[in-house]
Amino acid sequence: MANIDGITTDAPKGGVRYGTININDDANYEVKLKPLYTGLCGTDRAEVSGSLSFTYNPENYNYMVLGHESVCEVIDAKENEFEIKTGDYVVPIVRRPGKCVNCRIGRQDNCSDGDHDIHEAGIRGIHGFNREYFFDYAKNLVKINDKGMILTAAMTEPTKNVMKAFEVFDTVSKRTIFENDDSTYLEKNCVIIGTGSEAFLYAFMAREYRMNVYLVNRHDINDYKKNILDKINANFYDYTKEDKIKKIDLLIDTSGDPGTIIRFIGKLNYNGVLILFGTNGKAPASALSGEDIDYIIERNITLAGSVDGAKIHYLRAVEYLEKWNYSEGSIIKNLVTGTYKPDDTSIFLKKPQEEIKSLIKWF
Ligand code: DN4
Ligand code: BGC
Ligand code: ZN
Ligand code: ZN
Repeated sequence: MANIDGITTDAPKGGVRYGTININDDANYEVKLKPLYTGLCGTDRAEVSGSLSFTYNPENYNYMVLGHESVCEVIDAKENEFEIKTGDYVVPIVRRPGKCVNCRIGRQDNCSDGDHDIHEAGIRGIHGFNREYFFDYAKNLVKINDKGMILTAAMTEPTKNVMKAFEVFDTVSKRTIFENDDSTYLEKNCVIIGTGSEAFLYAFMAREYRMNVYLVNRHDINDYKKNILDKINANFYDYTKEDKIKKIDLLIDTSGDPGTIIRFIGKLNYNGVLILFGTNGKAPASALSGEDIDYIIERNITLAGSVDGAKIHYLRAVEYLEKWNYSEGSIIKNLVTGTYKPDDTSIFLKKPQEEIKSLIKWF
C-alpha cells in the first residue's frame, strides 16, 4: 500500500481531480519508476469528458489514474533479464498482453480478447502513469539510451501508433505495386485529417516515405504550426475554403468524424488506402451511399482500422525520434507546445488552441 499523489478520474463517467490516493502495489514488481514527463492527448480528454466508449476503471477501484504517455526514470530495479537498471530512462508500454494468440506473441496491439479483457495503462482497467511513482516489470519497458533526448522521448508512445499504422499501410500495399515506376513513393499524395499531435507525427513519417503531405482541418491553423509543416516540407489547407488535392493515395484520419472521412473517401485514388485512427464515439453519423461503395470497390480501395502498437513499434519510434531529434533544426522538439504542473488539471479539460503536444513535468 502506498500513498501516491496522482491525477484521478471517475472514469468512465468522466471528470478529473488531483489528489492523494492509496493503491495496492504488487510486491513482485521488478522496477520502481518515477515519471519525468507524461503527455496527454485526445484519448485522455475523451476519458475526462466521458465520451470514450471503451474506457473502464481498474478492478475494485471507482477511479483510474490517468496517463498512458510517459518517459520515466528507474529509481529502483531488481535484477532482471532485460538489464534495466537504476538510473535508466524508459518508456512503459501502454497495452499489456492478455490471453489471445496475438497477445502471446507480443502483438497485444492486435488483441482479440474482447473489450473488457484489453488492459491499457490509464485507459482500460489499469492505473496510468500520472503519479509520483509506480511499479512495473522490466519486460514492459523500452529503454531510452540517449538521455539528451528526453523531451523528444516523451513522444515515443504516440509515435509508436504511427509506426504501427505505417506497418498496416506497408502490409496492404503489398497486394499491388503501390510505388512509382522508379520504386519510390515520390509524388504519391498523403492527406492527414486533423492537426493534433498524432497528425503531426503522421506527417513526419509520411515525409520519410517522401510522399507529398497535406494536413487538413475545417479551420485555419496558426503560423507556428504552419511553420513546422513548412520546415518538413508538408502542407496545410482548410478544406472548407479550398481543395488543394484531387487524388489521394494514402488517407489517414485522426478526426474520427464520419462526415469528413466520407468527404475525402471520394478523392482516394486507385489502390488507395484509408487508415482510420481517430476515435470519436460522439460524432454524428454519416452514411456511405451506394455510389461511394461502388467507388471503393471499383478502385480496390482499402479501409483499415489501426489501434495501438507493439514493442517493436516503440523501438522503431525511438529510432525515428532520435533521427528527427538530431536532424537540422530539431523540428520535432517544436511539437511540444507547453509543459504543465501535475496539479494543473485544467489541461485535461480544455485543449489550448496553440497545442500540438502538452506535457506534464514531474521533476
Ligand atoms: P487531437 O489533438 O484531439 O486531434 C484530433 C484532431 O482532429 C484535431 O486537430 C481536431 O481539430 C481534428 N478534427 C476534429 N474534427 C475534425 C473535422 N471534422 N475535420 C477535420 N479535423 C477535425 O487528438 P490526437 O492527435 O491526440 O489523437 C487523434 C485521435 O486519434 C484522437 O481521436 C485519439 O483518441 C485517437 N488516437 C487513437 C490511437 C490509436 O488508435 C492512439 C492515439 C490517439 P481541432 O479540434 O483541433 O479543431 O491507437
Ligand atoms: C493509445 C493506444 C491505445 C488507444 C486506445 C491511444 O491513445 O496511444 O496505445 O491503444 O489509445 O485505447
Ligand atoms: Zn495518447
Ligand atoms: Zn489478446
